[in-house]
Amino acid sequence: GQVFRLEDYRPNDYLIPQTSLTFRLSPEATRVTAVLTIERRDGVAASAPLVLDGDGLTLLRVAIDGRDLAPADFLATPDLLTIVKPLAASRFQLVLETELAPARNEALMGLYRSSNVYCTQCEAEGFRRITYFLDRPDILSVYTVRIEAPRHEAPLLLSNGNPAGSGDLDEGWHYAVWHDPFPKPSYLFALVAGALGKLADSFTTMSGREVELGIYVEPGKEKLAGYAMDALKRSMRWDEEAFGREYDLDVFNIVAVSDFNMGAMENKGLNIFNDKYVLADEETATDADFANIEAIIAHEYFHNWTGNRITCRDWFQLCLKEGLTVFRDHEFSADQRSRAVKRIAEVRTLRAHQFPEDQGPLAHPVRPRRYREINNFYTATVYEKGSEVVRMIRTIVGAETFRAGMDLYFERHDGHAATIEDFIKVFEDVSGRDLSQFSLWYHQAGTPNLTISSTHSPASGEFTLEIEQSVPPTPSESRKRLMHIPLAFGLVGVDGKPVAYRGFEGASVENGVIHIRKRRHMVRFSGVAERPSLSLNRGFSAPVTLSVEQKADDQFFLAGHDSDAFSRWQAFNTLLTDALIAAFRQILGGEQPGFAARLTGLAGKIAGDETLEPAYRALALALPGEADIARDLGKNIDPDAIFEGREALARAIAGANREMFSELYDRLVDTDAFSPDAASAGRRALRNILLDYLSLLPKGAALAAWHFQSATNMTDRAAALTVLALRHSGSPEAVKALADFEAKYARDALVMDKWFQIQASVPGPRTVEAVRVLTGHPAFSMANPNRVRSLIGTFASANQTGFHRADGEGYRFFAETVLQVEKRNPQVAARLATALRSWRSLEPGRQAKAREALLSIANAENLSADLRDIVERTLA
Ligand code: DPP
Ligand code: ZN
Repeated sequence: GQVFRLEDYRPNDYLIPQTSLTFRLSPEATRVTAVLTIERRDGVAASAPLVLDGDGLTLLRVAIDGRDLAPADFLATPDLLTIVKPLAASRFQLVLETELAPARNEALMGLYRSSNVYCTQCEAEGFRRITYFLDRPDILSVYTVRIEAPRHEAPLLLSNGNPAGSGDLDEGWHYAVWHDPFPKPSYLFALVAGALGKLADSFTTMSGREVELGIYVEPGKEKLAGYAMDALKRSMRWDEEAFGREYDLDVFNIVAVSDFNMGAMENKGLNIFNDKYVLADEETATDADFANIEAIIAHEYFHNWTGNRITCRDWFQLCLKEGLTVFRDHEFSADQRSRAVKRIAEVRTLRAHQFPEDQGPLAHPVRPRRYREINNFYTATVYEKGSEVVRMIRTIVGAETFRAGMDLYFERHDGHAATIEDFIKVFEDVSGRDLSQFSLWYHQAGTPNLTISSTHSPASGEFTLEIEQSVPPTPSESRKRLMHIPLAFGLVGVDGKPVAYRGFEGASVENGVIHIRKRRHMVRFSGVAERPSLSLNRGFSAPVTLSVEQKADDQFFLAGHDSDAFSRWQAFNTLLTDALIAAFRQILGGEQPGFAARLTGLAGKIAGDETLEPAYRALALALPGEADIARDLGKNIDPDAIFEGREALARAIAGANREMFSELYDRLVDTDAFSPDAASAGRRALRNILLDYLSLLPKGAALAAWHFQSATNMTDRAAALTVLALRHSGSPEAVKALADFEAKYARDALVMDKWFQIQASVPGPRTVEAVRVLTGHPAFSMANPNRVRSLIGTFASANQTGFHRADGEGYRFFAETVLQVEKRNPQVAARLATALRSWRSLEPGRQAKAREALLSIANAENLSADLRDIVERTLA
């Protein structure tokens, strides 16, 4: 396949200042008429051909300024339209007519049908499946869209911008016109037509303008959009308060559809959502679902400024809008909920998804320099690490200067397609700092490591830190340059208070942050009488790994006393990780794993510490996942041994704290009416993780079955079902609960996704067969991305012992299924295929079998560019 390179970027010879589209909708033969105002750039020769992108298009007509082109004047293939005729005028009108079959579009890119609703998805390169166009983000155009459809089939006709007319046509058809005054790239185009229910509301902006809000859902489900609407209004207010950003159109619409490749899409004025991230009530959604809805509604809304008003010059700059917008939605959620809890959850996610990506064959810089298929770069690195990089900029320049930099960014680049260089420059300009070394975070892949040791001399009162940075090699980047790493730290005294120091020499230390720029640093603090405990990477100030020689005593002390909540959680999590790694080695050595009473006791202390938020306690009690342990081990992974060690630790913690856990579990019963707020969710989370531990004790299955039956909301019900299915697989209690759940929710596809997910997560060698059988379940469909991700995706990326079955059966099933999905939807298949990205860290037997499975995909005929790209990079 073709490789696209950042250094090859150059502006196109032509611009498209205006785009007018008319859709005559029909499932098998939709007619699209595009009238494009084309402008040749100054200085470009009239002989320069106009080359437009297409993807599988059928061209019916092409005309310039009202005259059909002669066959010799153009060259049309399904994927390209070249106008070769010299274009005398520097500005002209190009008319294109194409015909599409939305009902047969199973790739869910371009115009397609989802449950009889017409909808679109154009990011990154879906617009070229609608009409020929300069389908690249630096071509900004003002759109006018006219939609025609039979009124009874599609009473609702939506597009971007503001409504600009509607009316009746012959034979029961009608039309609507939409005009979006803000020039935008084609990837932000959207159209929706169908019969949908509406939840309406309004919002008054900071300058007093009234905006009509609409959330459109399957008729009858309007009530399920209430939480999303509330989240939308809070997002609109927050962006005004935190960033001074006001909404700019008269209407803001969100449409929920059931077939969607991504989570949601930020089309100007018309966001289209995967219905999973809109529909919720206590009966059908978990607290995690509510939190996701809030975050994704906010994320897409925030794109209106970071992505839409200021867009990307080219797709290499994807992190310019995604990393920044993730940062903004993280800050929003932190303000709406608990900042500390939010930060811990973010870091867990980053480590679970981005670290393995950065440490494996698919590693790439936050701003990649090359790609073959841009759809494969909507990654944890671009999004989550991209957000961490923005956070580090704020840490370095300070919150106030950061806000000034953002103000300057909006002022300087509004209405333009910008680059990462533009973004960094505003912070250099407002802070007067040189961020050139820092900008390596965008350009260099790999997770930096810091090796840190400390010494204390009571005699001289000196506390000395020795720090060494290294960045491991990643594909096509064997030599790395030294990074600027802002490392927040604290010296904690025996009373838990910060230890004062008189001064320091060595690296620069500013406001509790050590700025590491060289390979080695020594920082010597003077006036430190007693040896402090060292709290490192507070608040996770930098996305790095640490190798620290630290006494267990210090970790225990910090886990109980660090004033930085993140680092306090981290200290306990490190103790758990160390114990799990030791257990893994003991199991491989044929020993029974043992755990220190001090560790299991600390788990109990944290659980019962009423000074800590319940949500924090729940997060602390959640043991590092099997994949986390695998990542920390790095090589020669035997998932069965990891599982065994983790189970043993869970049983040890449960056994050591049974009375306390049981008493606390009883006390946490919620008798109030359901509320999805963070505090209530935190209490449920704590009670549900206690259930998980208690279920390991005698009568555990009965307790979980009771929890399941008495649950009054989906959070508790799904938690109990998970415990039954995973901890008591095959027990009568588990079998009954799964059957009850299925009977109750058989007709609710989103709830059935949980049922698929839970069964796909059951550890052990039998799950692959169960999953295979479930692919034939009436609620399952290979054509729906949510179903595929729930069943197949969960099995492949969240079931370590099931997927990595020693005989390779999990991999074989996986390869087969990926190829099946690919026939319909290459994008979803390619995403699924990343589940094997860490195959080289497996023990040799599994490694060989994983490789065979990857090769069987690579050798399949007619592989899509999407899947070929992932599989070839994974094998390289
Ligand atoms: N819709 C996806 C997101 O918001 C891609 N832009 O991240
Ligand atoms: Zn986004």
